[in-house]
Amino acid sequence: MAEKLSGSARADALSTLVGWTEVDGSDAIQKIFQFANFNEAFGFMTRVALMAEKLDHHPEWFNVYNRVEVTLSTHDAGGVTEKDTKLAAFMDSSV
Ligand code: H2B
Repeated sequence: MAEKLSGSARADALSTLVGWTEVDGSDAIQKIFQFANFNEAFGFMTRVALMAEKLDHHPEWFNVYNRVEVTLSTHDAGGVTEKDTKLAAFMDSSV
C-alpha cells in the first residue's frame, strides 16, 4: 500500500505542484481549476477520469459550469501519498 507522505518527502513532492494547498483539518490537498466554459471543464474532467481509472486512483471533485474543485487523498492510506501528487501533476499538465 502507498505510504502517507510526511516531512521533507512531502514538502518536496508538494513543491513540484502548481496551486495546490493543504486542506484544513484533513490530510488532503486541494485545488480549484477555472476554465473558459463548461466544455473546457468537462474535457479536463474526462482526461483526468481516464487517467484515474488507469491508475485506480480517483479524485473527489465538484463541478459547476467552468469550475472544478478537486480534493486528493488516498483513502486506503488515510492521507496524501505519492498517488495523489502524481495525479495532481497529471491534472496540472492536463488543463
Ligand atoms: N482513490 C483514492 N483517492 N483513494 C483510494 O484509496 C482509492 C481510490 N482506492 N480508488 C482504490 C480506488 C480502491 O478502492 C480500489 C479497490 O483499488
